[in-house]
Amino acid sequence: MFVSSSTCDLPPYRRMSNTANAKALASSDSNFNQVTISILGAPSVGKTSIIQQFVNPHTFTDVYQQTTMHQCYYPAVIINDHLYELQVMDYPTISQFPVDSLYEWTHYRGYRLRTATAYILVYDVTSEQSFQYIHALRDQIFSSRNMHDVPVFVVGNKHDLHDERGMSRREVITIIKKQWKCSGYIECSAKHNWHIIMLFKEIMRSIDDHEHTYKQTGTRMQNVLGRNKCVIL
Ligand SMILES: Nc1nc2c(ncn2[C@@H]2O[C@H](COP(=O)(O)OP(=O)(O)OP(=O)(O)O)[C@@H](O)[C@H]2O)c(=O)[nH]1
Ligand SMILES: [Mg+2]
Repeated sequence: MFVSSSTCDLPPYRRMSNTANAKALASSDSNFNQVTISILGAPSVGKTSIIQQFVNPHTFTDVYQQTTMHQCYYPAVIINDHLYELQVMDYPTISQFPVDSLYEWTHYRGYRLRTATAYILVYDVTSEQSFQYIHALRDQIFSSRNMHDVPVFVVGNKHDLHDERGMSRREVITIIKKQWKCSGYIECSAKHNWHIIMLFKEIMRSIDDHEHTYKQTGTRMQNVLGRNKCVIL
């Protein structure tokens, strides 16, 4: 996976893995995909720190600075030789997920909450309350928009403080697996930059799978229609 980052523009690409190369970039450049990843969670769980560690590693600070305005970061990523321009959205805490487009327009203009390609729901492993927050949010998201093919990852941040954890990892996984229909669960530590890349790799893999399964199916369908034949897809 390659990544480059900016809060306003697309800067030069930076290498993140050895799977991609300049050739891949050049060949996929004309056909890149834009995806929006919304990162949500209770106050102070580490949303901004996670994004910062992804787009601008080793900038972690223990000083807490509350996010007061939504902000978009624009890393560019290559996964499986496909180029993606990401819009990674960081927000101040939202009181509820917008139930419809009108609510989003009036309360959260520019947040792209209802149209996000994927969601990362972050909680702090030492705070059960922060887990309850994403639980409520998850329910609101699933009841407010079509979630077909929309990956949702749950992230337990501050793993470095796991001695102080509230719910056990097993308890959390059971709830997420049995009740939540989420794509994955990852524990990370923004402080130690641990599992941050893995988190974005997993979510991009999931997005890439959806994008290309859909596109391949669409192409197969066009071929079928074009040739006026019927095949079982
Ligand atoms: N120990 C530890 N502290 C962390 C970690 N991630 C973030 N923090 C600290 O937690 C506090 C909040 O981090 P932020 O990234 O600002 O959290 P946030 O979710 O963006 O907060 P809001 O913008 O207010 O919603 C800061 O003091 C960070 O230094 C982590 O992995 N481990
Ligand atoms: Mg923040």
